[in-house]
Amino acid sequence: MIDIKRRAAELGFAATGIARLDRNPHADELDRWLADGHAGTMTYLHRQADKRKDPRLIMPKAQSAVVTLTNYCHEAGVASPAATPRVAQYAWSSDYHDVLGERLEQLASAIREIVPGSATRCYVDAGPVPERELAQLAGLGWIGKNMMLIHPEIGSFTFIGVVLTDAALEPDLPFEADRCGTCRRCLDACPTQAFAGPRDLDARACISYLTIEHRGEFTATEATQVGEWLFGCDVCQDVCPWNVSFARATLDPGFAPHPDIARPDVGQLVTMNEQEFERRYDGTPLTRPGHRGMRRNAAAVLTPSPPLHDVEPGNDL
Ligand code: B12
Ligand code: SF4
Ligand code: SF4
Repeated sequence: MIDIKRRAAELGFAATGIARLDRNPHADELDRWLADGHAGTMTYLHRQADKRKDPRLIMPKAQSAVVTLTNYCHEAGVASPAATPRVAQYAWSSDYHDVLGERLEQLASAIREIVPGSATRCYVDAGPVPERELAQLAGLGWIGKNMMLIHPEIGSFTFIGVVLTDAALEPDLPFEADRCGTCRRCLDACPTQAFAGPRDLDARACISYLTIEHRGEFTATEATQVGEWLFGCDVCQDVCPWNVSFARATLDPGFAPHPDIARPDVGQLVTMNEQEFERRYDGTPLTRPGHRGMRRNAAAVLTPSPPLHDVEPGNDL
């Protein structure tokens, strides 16, 4: 399957692997995570559970997943950046669903040429695909204690994109090693102590969930939890030694940073009307919480916060 990987590299994907589709070996972990209520109000995760537990159900006769990583890192090796408010790096550029959607379609058409008569379907962060699981099975890295897929030479500031196909492609070996070892920096550094344990994130306490997925106003506690984060959160990745050592800024023109997002004017965001918001942020990830959600986030960032009781002293942020 060298041809598929060569084509993927030409399209700008940083790494590509192939997994044979089978029942998800960590289906029980997903069930437990959902039963514990850790998905919060993301009810679609409950609805999609059967497909995530057995990705062969996603597409008729699906046999293989071609899994890609795309590096979106902008500031490499930064454990405590000075600029506030902060926006997670994955959101600094045009919407990755659009940029990667097009690239994955091109990769899919290469697969159909290489295996005539095959069918394909493309996914990036929208659909019932267990993306991190498939990336690990395709040999692209291990799942860290922070739940991120970590590539040993790129780190975790990557998007995962998947092409499912009914073609029986030769699979790569899964990435079996767990290179976290005894480290637990991500768990200790999380500003809201959102990890119930290694690889067990209670999304309800996660800043990324609160600022992007949560609908409605914040409670006083939630507004405090958000802290300096206007959109998303990178702390559990910033502190990871694999990112500190190996993440490098992307040169991909499709992910050039927009200054309005990377260094936003939070005062303006609070007062911005909907029309202006759409003019500035249309086609960017900030449209997910939308005008209302971003105004809420901006107001929370501007509210002076008392220190969180449950942040342990001496963590390194
Ligand atoms: C829902 C969701 C969220 C939720 C919940 C996060 C979570 N930890 O589950 C919220 C909104 C909080 C979120 C936040 C973020 N997200 Co998100 N999110 C998703 C989404 C849509 C589904 C994930 C899911 O199913 N979660 C439920 C858990 C239980 O499933 P899981 O993450 O697949 O975990 C499996 C493994 O951990 C495995 N497992 C358990 N134990 C073990 C042990 C071993 C040894 C192994 C091998 C496996 C294993 O079992 C689990 C179930 O199969 C995916 C896209 C997708 N379709 O998969 C993106 C995705 C995971 N998110 C992504 C990103 C970039 C982020 C953020 C970094 C964004 C940000 N900067 O703010 C944060 C990171 C927070 C974090 N530390 O996880 C990327 C991750 C890329 C990568 N390199 O890993 C994805 C893949 C989107 C994409 N296509 O690029 N996200
Ligand atoms: S993204 Fe931020 S809030 Fe969420 S688990 Fe990681 S460090 Fe904690
Ligand atoms: S910070 Fe440490 S424990 Fe967390 S994901 Fe990185 S290596 Fe693993």
